[in-house]
Amino acid sequence: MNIENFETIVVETDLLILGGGMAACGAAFEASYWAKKNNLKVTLVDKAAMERSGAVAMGLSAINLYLGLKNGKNTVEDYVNYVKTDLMGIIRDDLVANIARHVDSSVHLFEKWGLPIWKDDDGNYINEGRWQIMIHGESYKNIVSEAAKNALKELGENGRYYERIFIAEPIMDGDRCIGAAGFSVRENKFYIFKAKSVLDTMGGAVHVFRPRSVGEGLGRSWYPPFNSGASAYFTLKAGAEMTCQEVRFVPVRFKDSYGPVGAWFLLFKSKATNAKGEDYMETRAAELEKWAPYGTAKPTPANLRNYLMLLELEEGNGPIYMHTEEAIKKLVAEIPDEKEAKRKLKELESEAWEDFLDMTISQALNWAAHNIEPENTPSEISACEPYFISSHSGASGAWISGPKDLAPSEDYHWGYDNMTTRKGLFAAGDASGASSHKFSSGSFTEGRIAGKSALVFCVDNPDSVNLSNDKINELKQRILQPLTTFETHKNYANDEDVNPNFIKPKMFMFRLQKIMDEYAGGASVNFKTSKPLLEKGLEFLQYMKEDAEKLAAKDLHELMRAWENVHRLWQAESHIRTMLFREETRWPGYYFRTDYPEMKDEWKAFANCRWNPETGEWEMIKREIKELT
Ligand code: SFD
Ligand code: AMP
Repeated sequence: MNIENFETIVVETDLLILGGGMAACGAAFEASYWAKKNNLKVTLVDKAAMERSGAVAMGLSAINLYLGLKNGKNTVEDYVNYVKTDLMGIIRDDLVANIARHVDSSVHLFEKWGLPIWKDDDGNYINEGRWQIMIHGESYKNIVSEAAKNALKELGENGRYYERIFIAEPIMDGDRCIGAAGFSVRENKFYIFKAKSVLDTMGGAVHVFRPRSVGEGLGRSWYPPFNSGASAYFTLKAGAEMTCQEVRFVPVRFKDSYGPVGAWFLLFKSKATNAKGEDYMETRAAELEKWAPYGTAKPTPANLRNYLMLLELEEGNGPIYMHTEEAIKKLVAEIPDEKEAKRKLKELESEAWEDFLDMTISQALNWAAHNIEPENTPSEISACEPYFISSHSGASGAWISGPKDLAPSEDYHWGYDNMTTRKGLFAAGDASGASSHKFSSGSFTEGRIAGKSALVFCVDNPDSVNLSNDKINELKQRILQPLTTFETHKNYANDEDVNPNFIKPKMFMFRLQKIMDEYAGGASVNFKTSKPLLEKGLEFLQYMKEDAEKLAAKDLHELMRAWENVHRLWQAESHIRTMLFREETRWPGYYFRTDYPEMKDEWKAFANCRWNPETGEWEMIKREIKELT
């Protein structure tokens, strides 16, 4: 493809929202309200179609963050303490509390917009666990994105959304972010978005580590393949400080199709055992004491639940089974009336299937293909490969300014809620770090907080931003370079995928995944790593950085793939550097440092990092944890 044929389109806006997921929809909804009052423009850009983009694409079966503050059962403080335990002490209380105190209203909006929430006979939401409520959520994302689009449409000419535009790079003017550059994945169009403030909500990252799925299953993973590290790349390249880049998430899921386990553990009260039928949460309870106070708290942190399971596998005690059949039998046995018990059995069977059909359809197909009847047959569960998702039980993302009334000091609050350490650049959802367990509802809520705050930044900074044509041309040449590289060298070899002058994105991704898996503690080495391994991995990543200059794309789709892998590479590098920096093991079950096998008091701290755009060097920063409770 000849890049001379690419049209350059320059879009000017006040607030630019990058991504169209849960946080972006929250931001669009909230910012539109304030934009109308201030006659400001809001523009949203998604690489996919908002109806089915991001982590909620397939739908969800639960909303994992709802406090029910009105019912008086839970407090914000309870929630902060729960999240703190689950993340082994490493969270920003101010950020978690800010989301928790506002989240219920977002859930009420979802219901108003048409999301069916499970209710009991008295009309109360049905809880899955203490913080989670059950939904019929197959169309969750459609419902939320429709509301976001409607809010933007209300602004008329001032509200715009662009779909199928891939954002590749931030645009900076010194230490201020003034926009983003990208391209259409369908047409020969290069896009420059100029903005007074920019909100990064492009999700987390998958396929940085080698996936367990191979061959025909390749691409199947727990985390959605659409999110490939764009958020972390964007803030890193802008020179913003990042936090918790070492905290990857390794979910336990139904094996091979990645169906959720939450409903089984919490709603159906199911148990998982090794092949001998031993409940490892009981037989290995003594191990948890090593990780006190978090290990001995309830509920047991997610990484430690994983860890006990991994110890079983290491000793050859697999497969690990989720005993759906025992859980269902127990629930039915509680009902004395035979007819009612039969009805309950049918209801539970249907709920079991719906849990998957609402959010992980392939798991239902897997059950059908393997003759699994959940009421009669246990199912294998397994630890996935690692992902970067700060909104679930991970924490990696940008270091952002907290709310004025809660933030304890200046390194936690420097002006606008959710602004990164770069002026005008905001982050929310999976893009902001150290505020785990926000999930779908909390990400939407944090998007609302960040959207409003980023709009205030526009009101306070009303002057237009400047961007020269030279800079636009430089960005265009650089971002479209993989097309030029392919065009220049494609005739050198018969096979378009193998050529000494370039590397195709798929090959590049395989190489990255192999390095991360083997050196940075992937699934194939049982999530273990050490200084020598990490240093070797880092050395290999430097060669990959050199090779990234030779990425080649034959079409727009491959151009997107090329940039996705550049984004992953930066996510990978910040991950390895931060694991090296934190000289302890804090989250066994996510990763284990064999050279530092214990948790240390001196590391009850944030491990932050920053890539310095002026020097091209990485800076590692240790920050104090300041607790509110
Ligand atoms: O239980 C670019 N999550 C669950 N949350 C719940 O509340 N309940 C559940 O049941 C959940 N389950 C679950 C969850 C996540 C996943 C992956 C699975 C199951 C399989 C968590 C939530 O889904 C999650 O917290 C939020 O979705 C996070 O919101 P946000 O906005 O941070 O991310 P997003 O929704 O994935 O959206 C990202 C957007 O960015 C776009 N994008 N756009 C332009 N240019 C680029 N380069 C881009 N790169 C990405 C994407 O297209 C998308 O629009 S349970 O099983 O855990
Ligand atoms: P999951 O399906 O694993 O994503 O879990 C959904 C929700 O349930 C999340 O809030 C998890 O933290 C929580 N959860 C899952 N399994 C357990 C468990 N065994 N104990 C406590 N909480 C759990």
